[in-house]
Amino acid sequence: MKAKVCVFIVGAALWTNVQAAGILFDLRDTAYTSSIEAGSYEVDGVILSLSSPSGVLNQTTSNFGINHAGAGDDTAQIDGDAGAEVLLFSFDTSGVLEALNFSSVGGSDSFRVTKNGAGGLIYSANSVLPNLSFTASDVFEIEHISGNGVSFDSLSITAIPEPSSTLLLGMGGLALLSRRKRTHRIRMLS
Ligand SMILES: [Ca+2]
Ligand SMILES: [Ca+2]
Repeated sequence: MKAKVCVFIVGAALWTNVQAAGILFDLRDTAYTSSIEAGSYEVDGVILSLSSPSGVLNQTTSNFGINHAGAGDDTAQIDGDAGAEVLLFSFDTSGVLEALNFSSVGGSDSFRVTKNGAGGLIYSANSVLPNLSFTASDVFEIEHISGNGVSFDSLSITAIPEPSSTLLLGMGGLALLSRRKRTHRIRMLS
């Protein structure tokens, strides 16, 4: 019984620890992580996938945006210079989308944040706190609405693993302990 309580406490501690871990994805080229432009960025074991139907992903040392094929586009911004640009992103885990951080957000700049293309909210701020939960099959979208464009500098999430994997770990631990106890009892008897 003591062992079962112990496994439960360890499991709960692991669960809390994983839940509390915030992960920051800096999309600018500060660390020269060039894979971001190819659409994949792994931080702390979580893979962020990025793409755009409007053009090519483009990062500089201080900005992240979309390079639209149209003439006159600001390549380091999500803007509407050559048609309203859209950025899509998703994760290979479940979690909560905590914060989106932008720069070059002027008074006329606004953009919409949606999950799976439905509804969404329009923002005009450097720091946006969507507090949206997601699974690995959800896709977020940032769409230019008005103004001369914004740089999508970074985002942060809290990763929450599927409960099944944590439960399986706990059950595995319990099975191991009960087998040990059984072996111990058999040894005591023989
Ligand atoms: Ca652009
Ligand atoms: Ca702007």
